[in-house]
Order: sequence, then C-alpha cells, then structure tokens
Amino acid sequence: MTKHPPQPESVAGNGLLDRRLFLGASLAGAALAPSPAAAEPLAVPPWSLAPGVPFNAYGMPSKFEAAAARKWVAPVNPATPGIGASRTPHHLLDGMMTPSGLHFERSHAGAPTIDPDQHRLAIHGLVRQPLVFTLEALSRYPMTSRVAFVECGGNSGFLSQPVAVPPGPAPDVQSIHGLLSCSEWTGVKLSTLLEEAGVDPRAKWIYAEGADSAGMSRSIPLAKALDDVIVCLYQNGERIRPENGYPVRLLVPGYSGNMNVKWLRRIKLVEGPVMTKDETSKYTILLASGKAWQFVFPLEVKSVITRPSPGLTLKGPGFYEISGLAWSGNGKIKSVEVSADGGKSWAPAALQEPVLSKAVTRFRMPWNWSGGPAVLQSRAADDTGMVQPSRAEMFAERGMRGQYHVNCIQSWAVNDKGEAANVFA
Ligand SMILES: Nc1nc2c(c(=O)[nH]1)N[C@H]1C(S)=C(S)[C@@H](COP(=O)(O)O)O[C@H]1N2
Ligand SMILES: [Mo]
Repeated sequence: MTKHPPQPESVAGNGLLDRRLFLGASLAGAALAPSPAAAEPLAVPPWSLAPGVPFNAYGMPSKFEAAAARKWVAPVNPATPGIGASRTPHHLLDGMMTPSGLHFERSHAGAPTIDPDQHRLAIHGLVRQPLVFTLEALSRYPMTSRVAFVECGGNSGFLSQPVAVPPGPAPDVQSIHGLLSCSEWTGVKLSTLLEEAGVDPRAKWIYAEGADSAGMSRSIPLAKALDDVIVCLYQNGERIRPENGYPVRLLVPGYSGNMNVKWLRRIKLVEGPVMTKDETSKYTILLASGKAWQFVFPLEVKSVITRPSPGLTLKGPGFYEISGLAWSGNGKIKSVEVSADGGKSWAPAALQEPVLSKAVTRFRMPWNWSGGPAVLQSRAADDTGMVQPSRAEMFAERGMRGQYHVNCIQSWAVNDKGEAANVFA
C-alpha cells in the first residue's frame, strides 16, 4: 500500500483549507507548483559575476517594483492639482506597515512646503496659559510611539455606487480601498501639552487647524484629545513626509482620517464643536431618510482581501494563500472569516501577529483553487463585538447615498481564467 501524505483539511466550501496549515502542518498534500528540482546545479546569472552597485544616500525600491506606486485621478480643475487623493497599492504589499512613500495622501489644497524653523504650533483658548511651540521646543518633550492606521472617511465609498464594474479602469483594491495606510507614528502626547497649558474646566472640545492654504480644521472632543491623541513628528522612524503633514501632524487613532489634521499650527480649547466645513457639509453620513449623522468618529470594523484581487491573475488551479487586511477604529481585530463561495460558508483565517488596537491586522487563509469560479469575501469582527455587515445590510440601513464610513463586505469574483473582479454579491 502506498502512503499518501495527509491532505490539508477542507474547512469551508470551494477549497478553503484549515488555517492551522500555517502552524506547521504539512503542505505536502497541497498542489504547490515549483518545477521539480533538476539534477544539475543552478546556472550562474550575470549579476553574480561582477561587483554590485555602490552605496546611495537614500534607498529606493528595486526598479523591477515600479508598479508598486500610488495612483490618483486627474483633478477636475487643472488649476488646483493639489486637491484630491492618491491611493496605496495594497495588492502589491504584504505585512501590516505601509512604506512612507506609499502612504495615501488626501489633501484639500496640496502639501505646503513648510520651513520647520519658522513653523509654530499655538495652544490657546480656554487654557490657563496659552503656549507657542517651535519644533525644537516640541522635540524636548517625552515622546511616544504607536502603530496606527489612517483611513479617509470616504475610503471604500465606491461600494455605495450601483454598478460593480463601470466603464473605465476596472475597480481594484487600490482604487476602492487605497485611502487607508498604516504607519508607526512618534511624537508628544497631546495630553502632555494640554496639561502644561492648563485646561479650563469649561473646555469640552478642541479645535485643530492646519497650515495649508485650505486651513483645514476639525473639532475633536476633549476626552479623546486627552486619551490617545499624539502630536506627531516622525512617521516610520523618519520625519513625517511632506504630503503626510511635515513637520507636525495630529494622530487621532481610529477616528475618521479627516480629523488627523496635517501641518498642524493651532489648537484652541473651546466649549463646543466649531462646526467647520469638514464636519457639516462634508464627512457627515447621509441616511436613507435624508437625515445625516454628524460627528461619527471611530471608523467601523472593515476588511478586504488584497490577494487574490483584480490585476493579480491566478496561474492555474492549486494551492494559494488568500491574504488581506482588517482594521477597526474601535479597538483590536478579534477574528476574520473568509468565504470562497460568496458567503454560503465561512471559515476563520489566521491573524498575523502583532494584532494591535486601531492598527491594521494582516490575515491569511490557505486555499486550494479548483480552477472554477469562486467569490472571495472576508468578514472581520472587532473586540467590541462589531461585525462587518454585508453590502445589502449596510444599504438597508443607510440607503445608497452614504458616501462616508462604508465598511461592508468586499466581494471578488474569480473566473475560470483566474481573473478577479469586483462584484456586488
Ligand atoms: N491640514 C490638513 N489636514 C488634513 C487634510 C488636509 O487637506 N489638510 N486632509 C485630511 C483628510 S480628509 C485625511 S483622510 C487625512 C489623510 O492623511 P494622509 O494624507 O497623511 O494620508 O488627513 C487629513 N488632514
Ligand atoms: Mo479624508
């Protein structure tokens, strides 16, 4: 009798395998596809025959990785090219961190070129002692670091459109979900600075304002400001990139991206919200009834499969790792389930450590693709008990007009050629 290696256990429809496969179980039964090793040694390639390139002052990605680039749409008005957003190519990345050069950018009037020596941050309003900081002064306070995502409230808004694949470039991870990135942020806790200014008991909110020509500004509850808000000077170990707020930005962990004021110049302590443009006409959630939710701060639990996804064509049936990102503005990711049959059956994915609060979590799921059609979905839950809704559930509550905080399940249809496309399943 021939001995077969144990087959990886199927856990849900259409080829999903047990996530314990990643914990050391044998892959021998899965149809992975390297060419069988030949008896001859590997050929010596040209790059092994001469010394390589010398040193450079600031490293850049391999020239073969030029596709891993931010993308943006041409501005509606060519006179204002800095109004809009560029998006992160998550389908070409792995892990949990977004390289700084690929962090998405959403700017209302372009990135100002700020001379750090001339920049000032003022804290005033309902305080005992108004303060003005130079960057040098800010740098002398105790610093803290944390990993956190920034996500625009308009991210994934495409899923509220009626047509899954409209004419034009096919919607993909980057165009639908690219207004999300995750970095390590370092700076001074806002509570440290507010303590020094002395908060007047009448103050219940702060008003934060940027130094860009949009003067973009938001109101933030004082309780949040004192909890985990950071006045950031560093992003992924280096000074914040110009487009992400150089030389100083606010990190408001888990809250709508818009509140993370870049190029921060002023914090005023106030009794109530200031009702700025970006918290009245914009960044409010319009309901089916015509009423709108205002001041919806934390970004609700969400996930998306980044691989496979549109543009990443499967090369024949066999074993694949389904991989994606999950995050919640309310806390930690508790679980991610994956379906390969359009939501008929689900199985839990493996969560990549570390799983951090208000940061992005990478999930992985082994899959044996039969070569036939499949609809891939992921459904995340966070540690507050919130679960990602289906698209139908979400629009039953909100109607089809909701453009902000869209967090429903993303579906990718894989056809028998291995191509993936957005579908509204
Ligand atoms: N001063 C200022 N801050 C700003 C913005 C802006 O245009 N000006 N855009 C906001 C929006 S809408 C978002 S989603 C985040 C995006 O941060 P990022 O560009 O670093 O990704 O910054 C916010 N902070
Ligand atoms: Mo945004």
